[in-house]
Amino acid sequence: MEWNIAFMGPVGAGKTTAISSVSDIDCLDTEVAHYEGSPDSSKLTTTVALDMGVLELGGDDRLRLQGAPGQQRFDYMWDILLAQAQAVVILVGAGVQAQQELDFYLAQVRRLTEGQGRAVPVVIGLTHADAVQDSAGLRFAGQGCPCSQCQPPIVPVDARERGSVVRLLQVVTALLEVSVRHPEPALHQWQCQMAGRAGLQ
Ligand SMILES: Nc1nc2c(ncn2[C@@H]2O[C@H](COP(=O)(O)OP(=O)(O)OP(=O)(O)O)[C@@H](O)[C@H]2O)c(=O)[nH]1
Ligand SMILES: [Mg+2]
Repeated sequence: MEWNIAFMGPVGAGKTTAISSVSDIDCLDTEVAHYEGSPDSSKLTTTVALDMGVLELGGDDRLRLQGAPGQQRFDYMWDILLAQAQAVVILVGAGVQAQQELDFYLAQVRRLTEGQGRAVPVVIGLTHADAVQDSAGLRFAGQGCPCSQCQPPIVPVDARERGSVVRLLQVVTALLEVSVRHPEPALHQWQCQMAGRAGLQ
């Protein structure tokens, strides 16, 4: 079986890097030179359509990893990728903008998936934590999520490290398993309860 996982998030969060780090095949990417201001002066390219990688799980099972462009002018791709996704990873870089960016992308995922008449499990990956000087950016008090009642799990991740991205995807597959076994309201109740027990909300 194959599951499509959409990676969303702002420019430079690490979507292309994460998919490339973990993919078992050579990734398809659609990188072009960065014409708009990049938050990272060493980041020279940006995604204009999508990234595509595959993580083999064994047997006939695999995750198809699809990265969205961070730039809002390519947001038509968000709708296309979310329509195919069984789960969503939102990557945001730790820093002073993190909360604002998270709230924006959570709202986008909720709006677009509700527009498609469904809800999907969401996991938040917090990147760049090693590079942040201002720890205020790490104080996540996330508000809102695709079901508007629960807070998706937040997983620290270094998109450059395969093992780190695998751990993030283990959380995603755990939520996918629950979503396959249970109807969506039960999934959301479970997410909500687990987040509450973990002190995330
Ligand atoms: N220090 C640090 N750098 C990271 C981390 N994760 C990713 N990076 C770097 O941050 C940059 C991320 O670039 P991309 O993967 O192209 O970002 P993207 O989210 O695909 O951006 P767009 O396609 O432009 O929306 C790369 O230079 C990575 O090497 C991290 O946890 N720490
Ligand atoms: Mg990219």
